[in-house]
Amino acid sequence: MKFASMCVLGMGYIGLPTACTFATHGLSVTGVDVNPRILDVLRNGDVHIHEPGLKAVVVEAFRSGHLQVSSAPVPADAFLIAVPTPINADKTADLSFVVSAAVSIVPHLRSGNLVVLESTSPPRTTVDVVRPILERSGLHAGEGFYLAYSPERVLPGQILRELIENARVIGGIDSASAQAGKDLYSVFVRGEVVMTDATTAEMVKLMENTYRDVNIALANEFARLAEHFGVDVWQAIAAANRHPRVRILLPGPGVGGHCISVDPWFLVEAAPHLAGLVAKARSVNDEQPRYVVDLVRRELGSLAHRRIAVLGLTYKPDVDDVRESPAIEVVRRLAQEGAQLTIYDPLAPHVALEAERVESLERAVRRAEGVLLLVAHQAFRAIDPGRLATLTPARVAVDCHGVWDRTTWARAGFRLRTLGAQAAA
Ligand code: SAJ
Repeated sequence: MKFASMCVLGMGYIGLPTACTFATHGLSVTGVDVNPRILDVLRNGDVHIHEPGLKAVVVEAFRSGHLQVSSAPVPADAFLIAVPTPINADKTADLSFVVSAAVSIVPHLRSGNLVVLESTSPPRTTVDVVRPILERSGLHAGEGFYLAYSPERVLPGQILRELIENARVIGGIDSASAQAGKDLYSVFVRGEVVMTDATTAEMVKLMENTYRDVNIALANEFARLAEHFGVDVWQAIAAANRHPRVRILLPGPGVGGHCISVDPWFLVEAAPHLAGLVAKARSVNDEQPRYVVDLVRRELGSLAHRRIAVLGLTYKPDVDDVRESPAIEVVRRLAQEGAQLTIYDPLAPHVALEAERVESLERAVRRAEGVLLLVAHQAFRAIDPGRLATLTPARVAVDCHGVWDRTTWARAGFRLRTLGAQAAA
């Protein structure tokens, strides 16, 4: 099946790079978003997302005339739904954006069109939620139009490369829909294309991220056990991973991002009686910010009025994304206990916090009594403790990522406490 035109609904972290990649591979693409600010930014040749190489691809896609943006879909050969699927405060899936996107396609759906849901969704969303909405068009999925599910699995920071190189799972509501999906993505996907049914494809996506969340929870629990036994968990993990079939992930201040910290809840909500381990892993990871605050309190004593320089707000290193960031949860808890925080993160966007945000490391540490590393940005990994000691009265530091060398920091006069390692002698 050949595709000449498509609509991509949702100009976010996934939709925009996907739309541009299809456009630069010759399709006529309409990028749809309900947020007028996003449409204005894109029309002005700029991007609202910090992703290496994305702005150049967006500009090229517009220049080639193969990309336009709109607030509503238009008739096309294919429609991709790449809108957010957040969780509500009660950890239930919010499918409102998926439903709205599907409803907006109905007036434009024509016989022979392909619709692909990309958004990470609870199992059976494609067949039980999206299909009935699209069939309001009078066309039946399978005979009248093709319907598939195909999750993205790109790593923020590597999106443009991984979109093309990663293996792609395509699940059709029938085999013809899966084949149509394969024909579409084969326009640029160089990785293996794995064809299956829609619900299996939804489950594969959730399994990938849940697998990671459970293993991060295991690493965080190993960190707590290591502290209890006086072991350095970072050394122990490095040694254990020498085993040819062991790959233990790394502890940290918690799990953030709009994927790993969210997707497992879709399984817990859909079948709580069958997802006990999944739910427990989520609670272990969500407990980590409290664990970090306890660690800081053990090092600094009562936190009330303590002046702490906090390094990092994003959900992981060297990205500008703060969604579900555990660092923000740590900051909120420290502020609640009355700590006086100065926060420095050169990549994080504005975040409303009860704490002072400063624009330099020097400003952050100038009057600090303690230094807390919450995000292992490359710039923070490279901090020279000898120079830092000349910038701050602080001589206590807490490292939540095991990236600062304890000997070097001790030589510079710091008592460095690393999450998951025994307290400095
Ligand atoms: N984290 C740890 N320890 C680790 C690894 C990560 O604490 O050893 C934390 C990070 O600091 C971060 C969170 O987990 O707060 C998630 O980071 P991540 O790099 O694991 O995940 P994402 O959300 O950036 O990307 C993941 C990837 N999924 C997998 O690796 C299975 C990516 O391939 C997916 O496309 C993406 O989720 C997504 O969009 O689903």
